[in-house]
Amino acid sequence: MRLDVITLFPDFVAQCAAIGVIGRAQERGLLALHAWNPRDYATDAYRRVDERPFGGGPGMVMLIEPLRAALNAARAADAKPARTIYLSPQGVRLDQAKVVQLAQRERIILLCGRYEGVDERFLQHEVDEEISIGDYVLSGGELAAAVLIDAIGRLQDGALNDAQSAQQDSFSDGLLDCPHYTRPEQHALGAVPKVLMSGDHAKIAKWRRKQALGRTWQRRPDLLAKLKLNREDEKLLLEYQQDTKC
Ligand code: 9WO
Repeated sequence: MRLDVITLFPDFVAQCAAIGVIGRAQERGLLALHAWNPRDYATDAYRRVDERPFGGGPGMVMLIEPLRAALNAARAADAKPARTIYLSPQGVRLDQAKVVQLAQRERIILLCGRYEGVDERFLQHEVDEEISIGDYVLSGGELAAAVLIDAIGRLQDGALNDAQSAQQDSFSDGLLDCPHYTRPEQHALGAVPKVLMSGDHAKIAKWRRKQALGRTWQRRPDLLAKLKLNREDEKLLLEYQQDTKC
């Protein structure tokens, strides 16, 4: 997959994607990341990329032309058609289902705003989709783009090892993760649940499923409400609810 990022801070975005699973995905050729700086496409002597807003008020708005030139350069760098996404609090909220959908595309261009935002005419004519990673305001779109790159990058075939891929399956069913434990078995902070030391893999799988269901019920009832549980899951959740009552 090819990702192009339009940003005034290309080094920051590249650094965010240089480490861990995403860094390795790039080394393996599963993910190609390219950054384009609108400032490099500013035509005036001061390399201006922003101007004061019409109508007055505080702050600055990103100019259409440097953005358009950077976007055109990004588009022209590869023959494959690209979807252009603007990261902003006004966008549709990102979730894992959307991440899975985007990860299947061959090419995406991410547009990062700064200041008070981008001239609305540019958004209307050049942007296909506006995405928000959550209901809060950042100082620019770069961190949101890094979130999207990370979430999409790790889903590319071969990016995760087998263990991580299996783990992925257990999250993409819409439930929160189960708790994890490692050595020591006995610690001042508590003991490891006995079932995990039993060696009974079927029993362990059932316990983990029950924990995932129970924690989703307790912490994210909104996620649970979206699911249709089968009889076995219903039974496990009921057990968890009865366990937590006493
Ligand atoms: C600035 C501002 C100042 C006063 C009152 C409201 C305000 N909103 C903004 C604003 O939205 N600034 C943006 C900064 C302009 C576009 C890029 N910026 C941004 C993107 N901040 N937060 C995001 C973002 C992107 C995706 N998901 C969550 C937040």
